[in-house]
Amino acid sequence: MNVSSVFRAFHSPPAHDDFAADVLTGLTASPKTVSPKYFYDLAGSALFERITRLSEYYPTRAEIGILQDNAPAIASMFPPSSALIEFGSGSSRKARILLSAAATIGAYVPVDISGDFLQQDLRELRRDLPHLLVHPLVEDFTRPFEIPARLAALPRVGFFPGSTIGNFEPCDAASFLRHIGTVLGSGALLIVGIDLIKDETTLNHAYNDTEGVTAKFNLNLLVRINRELDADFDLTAFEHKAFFNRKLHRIEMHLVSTRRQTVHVNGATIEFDDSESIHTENSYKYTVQSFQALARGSGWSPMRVFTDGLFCVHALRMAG
Ligand code: SAH
Ligand code: AVI
Repeated sequence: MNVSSVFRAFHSPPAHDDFAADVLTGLTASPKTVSPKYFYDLAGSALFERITRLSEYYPTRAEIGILQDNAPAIASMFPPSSALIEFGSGSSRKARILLSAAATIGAYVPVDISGDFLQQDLRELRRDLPHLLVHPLVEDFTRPFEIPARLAALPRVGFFPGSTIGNFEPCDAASFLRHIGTVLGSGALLIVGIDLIKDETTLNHAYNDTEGVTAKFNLNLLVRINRELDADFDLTAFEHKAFFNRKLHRIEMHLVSTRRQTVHVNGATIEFDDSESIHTENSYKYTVQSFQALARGSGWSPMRVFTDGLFCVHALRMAG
């Protein structure tokens, strides 16, 4: 993958064919799976925003606290006039902390697959920071994309908060870090947020909130498949299940069929046994050291780490 690869403009067409093909491949596999990147339609992004404000979901609060406490130290590592490129920007709430602390940022490039939500959010950002050059990209960040030509000369700082990298299998996380290294170039800085391994109760509560918002977020995947892929999932016949898998250091999220049933998706027939699950997400947790080892193996040198014991923010530098 290299930087001369395809650049798609802001309004790239929705990848409907990919969605249909990926969902059918996942639902006909054993065990059944659907990629967590498909959670994020407009409703899914709004539900994720609600999750970030739940008392049980500590990662967002913790990371915002770390960024606020250490913003000057983080900003002091940014080269002058740098372009801040955020992978999976969501509401851009965390980027705003860095944008306020680093007067040296010349441009902000939020990259997100959830196009409608990105547009909505940027209207507010542009109103609040009218002088900032903002160039959003609606992209699947795992695919090749190029930084816009008018920003090509600026030094690049990557920002990948939220522990979104935890939603990758560790080997895919390593490949993705290498891919980010190619997009950002040698000598680039990457600020990445990672959720830490901790007691199981705290972890399990974070993904099983009492208001049921995480359950809604998980089930919204079926709502989206029904709407976009002409499917007939009965939402009352699937249950949210989330638990910490101690051996693999990951939270697993599933949608479990409460009975034997048949579902139609895009003309295909999918059979479910009673209690059969669709595995919808893994959220891997790391130690400071295990993440640094992963980063080193992908060509990044750990420079600094900021932590509150629950969550950590790493500053990494690409060799060269
Ligand atoms: N950075 C924000 C949002 C994290 S939620 C925060 O820290 O709170 C994960 C975000 O990544 C969502 O906005 C989702 O739309 C986006 N995302 C997930 N997979 C993606 C992919 N493959 N390509 C681009 N964006 C993706
Ligand atoms: C975006 N991602 C890191 C969140 C997580 O914690 O894995 C998504 C999420 N899933 C359930 N709650 C939040």
